[in-house]
Amino acid sequence: MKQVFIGLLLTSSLIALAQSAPKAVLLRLDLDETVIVGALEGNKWVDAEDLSTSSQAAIAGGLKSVLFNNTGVIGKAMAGGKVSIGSTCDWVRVTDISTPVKLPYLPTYAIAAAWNPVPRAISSIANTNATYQKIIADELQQRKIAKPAMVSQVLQVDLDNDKSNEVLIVAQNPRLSFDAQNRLNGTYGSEKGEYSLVLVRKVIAGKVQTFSLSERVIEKPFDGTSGQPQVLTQFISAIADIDGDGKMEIFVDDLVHEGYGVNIYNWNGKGFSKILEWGCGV
Ligand SMILES: [Ca+2]
Ligand SMILES: [Ca+2]
Repeated sequence: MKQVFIGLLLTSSLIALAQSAPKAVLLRLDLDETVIVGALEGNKWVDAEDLSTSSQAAIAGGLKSVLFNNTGVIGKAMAGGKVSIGSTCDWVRVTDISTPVKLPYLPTYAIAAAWNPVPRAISSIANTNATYQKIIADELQQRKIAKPAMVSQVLQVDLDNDKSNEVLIVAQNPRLSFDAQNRLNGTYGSEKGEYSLVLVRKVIAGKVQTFSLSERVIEKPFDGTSGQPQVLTQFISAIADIDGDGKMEIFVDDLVHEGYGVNIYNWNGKGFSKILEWGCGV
């Protein structure tokens, strides 16, 4: 009898766990649609097409959200309501969002969560700063890349709250660009040695170490005979704590030939690992 009772308790608490509201819902705002990147159900990120009924209900009921980008929180938004299938990829789910905030660039992100997604300030350093030009020049030399250093972003923030700032550097040649609607442009590589690098410099036991999150280098320019044209575009679009552990994650948006997406990295104590990704492509 007692065993049956415990069994029932276990079953009902498991059902309760499965049915509890998502801890967070993450949204990606682009020019023509707002994508549901995923929901944090328990400790697991679930893709939009596989959401639990309670996550679906939370989204349908409306999400009080915070907008954020690579400068921090930029405002509030109401999101959710109707959910439909994305226009390009059938695994993508899109919903509505409403905000009075003018977005400085796209893509931008929004999260519905109970915690402050940007607990520490993010500051930006000029791309022309000689220190970071030199760091990128050295990184290129190590990789035997002959093209000049072209820094597109330098951001400074204490990601892991160890009271020491990390420095995030993106470099790209040809230069990173945005279109007339402030949307990230896809820049194709056409010459050997053109590159994009996404690096993080972090002090560990008093010493600066450089971690590479993602890099692209044109080894062989596309000549139309085999493979596909290569896009170099990589951009740190946002920095935020999306799982509520107090550590901030790095959003690296990228474009590929006929596709686009985002990879989200965190500091795991030893290095940076990808905790979530989203993408859509032909
Ligand atoms: Ca730190
Ligand atoms: Ca986190």
